[in-house]
Amino acid sequence: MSLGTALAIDSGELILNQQEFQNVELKVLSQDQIIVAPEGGCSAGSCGGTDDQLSHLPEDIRRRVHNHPCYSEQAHHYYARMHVAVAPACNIQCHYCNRKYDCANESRPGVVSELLTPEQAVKKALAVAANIPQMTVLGIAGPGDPLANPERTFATFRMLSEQAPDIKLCVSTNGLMLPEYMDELLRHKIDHVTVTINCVDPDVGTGIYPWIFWNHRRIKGRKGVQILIEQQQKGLQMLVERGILVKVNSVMIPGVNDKHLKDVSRIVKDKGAFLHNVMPLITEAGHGTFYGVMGQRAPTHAELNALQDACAGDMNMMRHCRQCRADAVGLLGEDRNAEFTLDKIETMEIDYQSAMETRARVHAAITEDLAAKTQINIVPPESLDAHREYRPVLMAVATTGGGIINQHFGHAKEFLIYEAAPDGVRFIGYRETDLYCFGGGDCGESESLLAKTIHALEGCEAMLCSRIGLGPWDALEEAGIQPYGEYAMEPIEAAVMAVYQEMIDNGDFDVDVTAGVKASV
Ligand code: CLF
Ligand code: SF4
Repeated sequence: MSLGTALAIDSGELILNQQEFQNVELKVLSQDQIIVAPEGGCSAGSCGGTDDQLSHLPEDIRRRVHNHPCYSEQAHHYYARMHVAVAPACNIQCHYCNRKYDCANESRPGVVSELLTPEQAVKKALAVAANIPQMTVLGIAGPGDPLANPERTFATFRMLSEQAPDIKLCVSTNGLMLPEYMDELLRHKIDHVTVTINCVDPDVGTGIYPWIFWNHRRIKGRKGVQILIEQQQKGLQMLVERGILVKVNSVMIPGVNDKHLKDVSRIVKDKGAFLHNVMPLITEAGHGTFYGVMGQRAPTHAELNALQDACAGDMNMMRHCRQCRADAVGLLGEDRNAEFTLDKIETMEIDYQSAMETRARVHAAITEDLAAKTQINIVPPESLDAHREYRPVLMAVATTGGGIINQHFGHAKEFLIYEAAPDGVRFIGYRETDLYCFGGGDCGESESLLAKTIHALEGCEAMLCSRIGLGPWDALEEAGIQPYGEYAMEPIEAAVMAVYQEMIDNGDFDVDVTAGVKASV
């Protein structure tokens, strides 16, 4: 079967040629397909990225994460998630949260989600699963804490696992009630749990949590934080003992817990957490949070990357989190929730049996596409000269998914950031263009979108997209970012490495190490 004709991903839509899928069976990626690079080069899907870091894991675990867009960096190019906002209440207070907004532990402050009953949530999930067949995971992540709303959360999971057994279930919690609801989580076959752990030291925690609600009482200060930490650690241990995959989220708060998070990473790894997701604090005075009002700053891109790198020595790091909303729908980085409002899903006729068959075919096609991509060699730079320095280079990529460069520069709301170096290509993170300021800098209201985009791409030396106009081209060049449109529809990592090779060929790294001077420009 020609994958090129069977699977086309454009603007986040997956378009299928039904005939091409006849006789195609759903397969799970084999160990080799996921991780093994072809001899003499890196595989496109795994070169230095998160999936490569997962290569030491047993096959059954990799099978559980291969289509989870948050637990596998590779999967997030292909598979979508959805959140249902069924959990309004919370049992703690975080200084980065304003209850008017979604839970900032697992979603960004923004517009308040449309609160759903469990029945409405299930109806919505079926509608999304039928219309976005690459949606594999349903998570409950707010707008409050799922385990502070146990009836609503578990009623949703129960109905969903009965009616849509092909959807993975996922939950994200502050951890306070984790030990209490362990049996319920197991009963509903929740395979992926995220716990937000911002500290393991109560003295650090008092700068983050003013109070918790515990045994019908509000407990303030250190005592409350101590209980929260104990419950989180106990819950983490219980989850691991029961074979549930645990991701730990931590919000990086400069001057509060940034120095402490490396210890957190080491400790949660020792306890068996699967993945650590260090997210930047999102803070704006307009959100009305304690930090926003107090002028607490967010980390810069460089600070976040440095901390993620520092923690990476201790454990698998997630770097592709989009801090999505509690009602997010679609691939990470896109939000198709507006297509599935309550009034719209009321009008949809869903035949879920038939939808499941389509979903299986779509997943099989993605599997084949991924397998094909693992056959693509990323050619490492040729003719490296021992007397020259080849520094790593950051490159921005515009993509709508599918692991290829397929987005127009002007349509990109975010860019994936890759680092190219002589030993390969690795995914670093993502940058948004216009949604919010990432701390520091001068991205004020008056800044044009183009200026904001260029600002967001600070530190990048190349930008790869499917198309770009002349004006933005010139502006990027002027800012020291070389645009590339010629790699349209090419696999990302291979294209990034090809640009790196071009830079070498152009003499961009012509520093004579032995002479210690720049040989040419
Ligand atoms: Fe949702 Fe979270 Fe499950 Fe993913 S999100 S409950 S693990 S399905 Fe993912 Fe969104 Fe980041 Fe969360 S990108 S905020 S890590
Ligand atoms: Fe807000 Fe979530 Fe913290 Fe609760 S756990 S206070 S909803 S950020």
